[in-house]
Amino acid sequence: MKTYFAREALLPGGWARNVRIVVDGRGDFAEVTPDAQGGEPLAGPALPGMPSLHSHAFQRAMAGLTETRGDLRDDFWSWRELMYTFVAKLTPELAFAIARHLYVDMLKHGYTAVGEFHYVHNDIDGAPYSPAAELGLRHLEAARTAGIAITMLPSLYAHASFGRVPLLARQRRFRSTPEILLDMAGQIRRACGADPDCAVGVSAHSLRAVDPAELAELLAGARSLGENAPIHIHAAEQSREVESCVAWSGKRPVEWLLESAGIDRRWCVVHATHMTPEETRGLAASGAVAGLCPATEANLGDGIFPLLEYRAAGGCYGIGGDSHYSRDPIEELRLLEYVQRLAHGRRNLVVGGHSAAVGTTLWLEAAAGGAQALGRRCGRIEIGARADLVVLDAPRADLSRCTGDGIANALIFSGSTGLVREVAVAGRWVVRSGRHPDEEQVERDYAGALHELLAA
Ligand code: NGQ
Ligand code: ZN
Repeated sequence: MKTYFAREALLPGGWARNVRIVVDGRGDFAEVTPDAQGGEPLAGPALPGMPSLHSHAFQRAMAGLTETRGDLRDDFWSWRELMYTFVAKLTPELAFAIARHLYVDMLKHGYTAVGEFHYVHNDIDGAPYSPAAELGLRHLEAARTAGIAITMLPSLYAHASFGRVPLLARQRRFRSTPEILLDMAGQIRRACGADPDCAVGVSAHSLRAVDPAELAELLAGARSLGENAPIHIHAAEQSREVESCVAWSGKRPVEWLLESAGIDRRWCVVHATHMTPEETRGLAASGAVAGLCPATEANLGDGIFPLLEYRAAGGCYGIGGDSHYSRDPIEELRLLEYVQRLAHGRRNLVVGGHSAAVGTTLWLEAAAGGAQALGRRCGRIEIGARADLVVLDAPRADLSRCTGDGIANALIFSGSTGLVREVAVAGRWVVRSGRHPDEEQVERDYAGALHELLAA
């Protein structure tokens, strides 16, 4: 048992003062009492750790490398060709070094859990690794050594497009079948053992990449991972995908999923950018989480998620780093609100529920949605949840005069960086005074990995 005292803490119902927080030996919150006394004082205001519900760790190493115009009309699809050349060189050692560096960086910014949407399964020539889940296992190991909680989401990728179009040569590393994928998920699950901070779900890469029978087989098999194992899918990120889906089925991707896939609370629909008002209401009502990745969606020119309509219909959402153009939840949340302001010509849009403050609302909603999407008891400072904590640097000028909602607003909108000081995952302090104990080594390994990748 460890007892802490927070002058200010963001609880599920909003900010509270003088909060005594007890963490038990398993890493759960055992007591959360406002207006109390006693305990080791935390260095500043405490917030629940933020889950990143969507990650392709290897894409971190491409950040900054695709910002020079190549095609006359660069877009998502020309970016994807660059990504394919990049992924062709990835080895298990490089994947590990990149992922570990990424996870340490994420921890330092206040992410405490990650959903790794993992679809690069095979060796460079397309042959399976032995064990088949080799690359997935490297990500699990990277998360464990970094100290971040992880939900592995091995991804079924069987076709290049709607109507069972065969995979392209440059997609051979992604190839699997429902049976192979479920077997890999089982291997990863066994490697997790009884570790409560590792979990396994499944994903279908997209409706482009799986046919209805394969999706059904995947969903049936996923039950062996647990009744509530998370299920993720990319959908409606780009309008070309929507058009191809309509040409194939007469339905739009989210519409198809709502009608034919039995979407419910276990699901995370990643992006869901292009939806009609009916789809927006339908997704909200399904109980699924919308996986929003603001920095990546902006970088790739995806479009604008109908967040106001979706929230008005009661929809849940969380945030993901995706291609990791940002490793900072504060930056992602700020962008999420700003894009809505730009689109609507108004201010202070994501509010309600527990607070009229945008900062508080964004943090609480994204933490809760992320937790649901990762199937992890986290995202809230509450008895029984995993003790994932972000502690801010109270003396910093932008925070020093703030209380309650003002803290979250300053955190997200003051424009100051480095306000996160301590981070705990399941009660273990992985970031202290803004530092991760392995950060120098991890940085050196990452630099070496980049050197090797770019020289190849
Ligand atoms: C991915 N990534 O699978 O890595 C996708 C793009 C695709 C992002 N949208 C590729 N960040 O959808 O085919
Ligand atoms: Zn993605």
